[in-house]
Amino acid sequence: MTPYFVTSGVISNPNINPKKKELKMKQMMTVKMVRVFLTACLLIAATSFSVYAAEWKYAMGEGVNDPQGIYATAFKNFIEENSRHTIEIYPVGSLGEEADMLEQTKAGILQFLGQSTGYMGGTIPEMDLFTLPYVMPTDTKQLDYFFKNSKVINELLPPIFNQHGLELLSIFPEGEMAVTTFEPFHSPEDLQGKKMRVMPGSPILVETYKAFGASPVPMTWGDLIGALKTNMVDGQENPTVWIEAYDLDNLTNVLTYTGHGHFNASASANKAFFDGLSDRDQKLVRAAADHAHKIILSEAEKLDAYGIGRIVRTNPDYQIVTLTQEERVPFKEAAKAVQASFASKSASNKKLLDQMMADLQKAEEKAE
Ligand code: 6CS
Repeated sequence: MTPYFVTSGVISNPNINPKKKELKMKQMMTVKMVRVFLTACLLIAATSFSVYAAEWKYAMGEGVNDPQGIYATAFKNFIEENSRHTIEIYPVGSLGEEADMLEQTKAGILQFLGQSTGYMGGTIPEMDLFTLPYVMPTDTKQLDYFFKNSKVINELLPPIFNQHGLELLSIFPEGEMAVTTFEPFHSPEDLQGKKMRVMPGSPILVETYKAFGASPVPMTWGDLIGALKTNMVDGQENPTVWIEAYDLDNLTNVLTYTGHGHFNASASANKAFFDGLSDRDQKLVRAAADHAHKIILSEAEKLDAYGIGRIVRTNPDYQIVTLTQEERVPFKEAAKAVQASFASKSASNKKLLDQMMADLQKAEEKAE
């Protein structure tokens, strides 16, 4: 078929110089080729933008109805309502133990990870900051301000996560740590020789319970129920919303508030995956994390009351003890050595602990 410009009158005009004729033809050909190329680019861009739909994997250390599940579901809904991407959530147990998930995310097998901070200190030493005894407040308003404004979380930890192949998205609270045991305790002497289960990824939790007089036993969540049933351990610590949800109050006899800690969780992405996203998708992921962060912080203010309320209602004979300020003194004294030990492990740990104390001071001043 003869190209249309050949019949447009230029080629067939006898008064035009052949050289000029050839140049004109080439110019017209170039314009045509450029138009075709640009149209093709626009079509590709348009279709890739509208039909690019990825399936991302999000694994977490809890179930969909637990705090990490509330965060993950809010994150998933935001992503799916604002893009063609989909998120598959894998609750704890579906892809193995919580301890396995951090490595799977670092390896890029998972795109997103919800992880309890008590499982991270062995891999990212600075994360043991969140398990230190008698550092985190128990006041929900101070916690809310801290988790929204903390320089530790918003400025110091992101580059540390990057060094470990992760992109930090959020850290949030799940409730005050409560200690459940078979027998009451009011002093470190009462805990002498007691085998206390601690989350398996935290050297600081081991140091803490040694300092409290007990014999710490690092153990994954999957092994804890059986260990309590067979008296392999004498007690454990968790927030009340978890204790109630997983029936730990019916596997022990006493719940004790020591005021020594708070359970926290993180959300992160595989860094290579995140860096490889378009600017648009990176902004989408950050916006989804901010959205989920707001939702879980709002929920977190109610979790402790909800947890202990259900325990008291469903298990009225369960013994609840709150250590007095006087009873807490020896535990707080013992905690000072653990805090010093954490800071002495590296300059980075010390910098983070100093900043954490400044952040918490500000939270105490600013919390309404
Ligand atoms: O004690 C644990 O290991 C579990 N506790 C909570 C509150 N979340 C997940 C974690 O694996």
